[in-house]
Amino acid sequence: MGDLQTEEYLLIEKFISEQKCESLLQDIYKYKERFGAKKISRNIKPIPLSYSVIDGLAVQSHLPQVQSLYERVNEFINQSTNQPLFPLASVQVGCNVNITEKGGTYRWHYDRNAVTALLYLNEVEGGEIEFYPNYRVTLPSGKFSPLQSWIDRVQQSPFIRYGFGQKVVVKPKPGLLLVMCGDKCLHSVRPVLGGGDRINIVMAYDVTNASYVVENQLNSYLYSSETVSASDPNYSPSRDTLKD
Ligand SMILES: O=C(O)CCC(=O)C(=O)O
Ligand SMILES: [Fe+2]
Repeated sequence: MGDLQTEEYLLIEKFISEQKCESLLQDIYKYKERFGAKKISRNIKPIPLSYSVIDGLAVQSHLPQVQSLYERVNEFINQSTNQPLFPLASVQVGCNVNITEKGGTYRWHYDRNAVTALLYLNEVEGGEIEFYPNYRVTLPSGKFSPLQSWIDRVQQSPFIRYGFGQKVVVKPKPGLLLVMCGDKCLHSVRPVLGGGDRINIVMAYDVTNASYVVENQLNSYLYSSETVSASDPNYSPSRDTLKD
C-alpha cells in the first residue's frame, strides 16, 4: 500500500466490491426518495458548483452503511500517514454523499480539511475528477488569510495551471477510492454527460482539534440553498470570519 506522505495521493481500485456499491446505491436512492437531497447551485466561473448533497447529519441518522465506511476508510488512511487523522468535529461536514446529475459539475477548490477520501459508487459518462496533486503554495500564516486567497486565485488561473501544474484526471468507477490532501490539491469535477446520476461518498479527515476560520460561511455556501455572498468563501474569507 502507498504512503500518503510520499505518494501525494492514493488511488485504490475495488476498495469495496460492486455488490457493496449496489447496496449503498440502493440505500442512497431510498433515502433520496423519502427525504430528498439538498440541491446546491452556485454560478462560479469557469466551472459552476451544481450538485445535490446528503449531508453528514443525514448520513449519521439514516445511512449506517455509509457511516461505517467513514470509519473504515479512517483506519485505512491511518495506516498510510504518520500523524493520526480523525473524522471532522462537524458531523454535517465530515461525511457526505454527493449526487451529480447530468450537466452537473463541481467548481475548482481546495477542501478546508487536510485529507479527503472520495469513494465512487458508479460509472457515468463524463464526471471525471481533475486535480493537481500538492499544487497549493501555502503560507505559514495559515490557510485562510487574505494573502492566501490571492495566491489561490492566481494559482487557479488557467495560464498558471497549464504552465506549472501536473494535472491528473480520474474517471469514476464503482469501488474506486481516491485519497488526497484536499487542502493542498486543487480539484474540480467535469460535467456529467449521461448514464444517470454520478454518486460518490466524500469523507473528510483532519488532525485532532482542527478548526476552520471559514466554517460558518462555507457551510451555508456548501449545504444550503440560501443566498450567500457572491464570492467563494474558500478563497475570500470575509473580515468578519477572520476575527474568529
Ligand atoms: O465528487 C468529486 O469527485 C469531488 C467532490 C469534492 O471535491 C468535494 O465534495 O469537496
Ligand atoms: Fe473537494
